[in-house]
Amino acid sequence: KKICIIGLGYIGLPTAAMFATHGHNIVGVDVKKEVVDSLNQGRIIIEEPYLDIMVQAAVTSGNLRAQLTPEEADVFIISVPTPINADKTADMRFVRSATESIVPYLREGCVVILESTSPPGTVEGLMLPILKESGLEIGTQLLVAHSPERVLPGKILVELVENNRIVGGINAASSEAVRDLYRTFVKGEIFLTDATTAEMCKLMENTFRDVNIALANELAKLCEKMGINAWDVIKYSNKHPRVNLHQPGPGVGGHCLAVDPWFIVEKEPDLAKIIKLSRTTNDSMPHHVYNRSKSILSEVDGIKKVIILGATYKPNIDDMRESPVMELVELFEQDSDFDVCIYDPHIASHKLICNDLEEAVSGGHLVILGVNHDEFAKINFSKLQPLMAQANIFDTRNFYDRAALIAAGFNAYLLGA
Ligand code: SAJ
Repeated sequence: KKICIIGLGYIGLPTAAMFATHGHNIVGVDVKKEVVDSLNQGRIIIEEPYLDIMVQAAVTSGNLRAQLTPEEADVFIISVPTPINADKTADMRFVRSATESIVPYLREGCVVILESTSPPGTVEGLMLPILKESGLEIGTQLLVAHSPERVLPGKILVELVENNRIVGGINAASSEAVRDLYRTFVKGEIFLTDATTAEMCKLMENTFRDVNIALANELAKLCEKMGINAWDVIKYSNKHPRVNLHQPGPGVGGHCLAVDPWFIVEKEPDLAKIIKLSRTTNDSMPHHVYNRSKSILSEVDGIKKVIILGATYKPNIDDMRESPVMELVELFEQDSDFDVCIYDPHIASHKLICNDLEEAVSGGHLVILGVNHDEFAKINFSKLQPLMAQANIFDTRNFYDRAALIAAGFNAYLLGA
């Protein structure tokens, strides 16, 4: 089949490469010229394991090319961003303009698939009225479905193939056609439903995780107040066969968990109470860590130097989008009592980055573990201790063995204890 994929980001690009290496003819479309140019040279500008090799193979085979505008195809896949507005509603401009851009190229028998995460009702309410302008009869001459991506950044290529997939068509014929298409590379099960149900499934998956993390963060605050250890509570409670408490932390980041629940809240603000409160709870965590750090250092006179270990939104990646640790950094930056620097081997450049750990901690008063990158397990704290003005460490991930930190001469503090 000839497939036109609109939006060559974290989802569109791997999907394009996957279809291309499975024998389909792919035209990738992106509004950014640098994305188009680099792809045509077989290069990519995002970091994702093995994606570069796959894209290069696809481009070399002649099955994948990119351009700035769509053209005629059998299938159109829309995988453009759905960012969040300042008022916590979804910004649907890109889905709207992508849908409009394909209308001139639609002909009888075409299939249109929305992959972007969208508020419930987007296919029916936003896309169908635009697609009708093609003059085709929707559901017979033009098939339409939502098939949300559910892959984990860092494991995209594996999860694209292995994860189960949901296809929500506007009718059975649409669902079946889209299922048959994804079967080319999906090894997981493919479940068929309607478009709005599929939209809600995607949002609820991430909301489920966000709400459970909020519960863990609330537990962390409760345990700090009660003088017990939340990580022990989690460890022992999770021995129960039906309990799976999540991990507390300095907040929830990324472009999915911190965003998607709002797409449900925007539809029914009076009903989505737990969802909204969970978002607020998770958003409060950078402040919580900041306040606790201030109380740890309340006895120190003058400017206090804080060193943040890890500032990406999760471990072992370079993605800083919506990172709660960056919010924490900003709180320190705005406070004239503090000097703050970041040590993070995954971040290439930032004004507060210090590439040498010993230099970073020199004269410091508090090290905060923000993200548990693998590299941080190897840090020799006994060597750092004498360099600091006051050897305090605040672990927000329960990553370090507390006794070892104390043996290295640190005052060790733990989020949730
Ligand atoms: N986090 C916690 N405690 C936990 C688990 C995670 O604080 O117990 C934090 C992380 O530190 C991070 C944030 O949550 O800041 C999000 O990380 P994540 O690994 O949970 O998820 P994402 O955002 O990288 O990917 C999610 C995945 N969704 C689910 O697992 C339900 C992925 O499958 C989706 O495809 C992706 O969102 C997406 O694109 O929607």
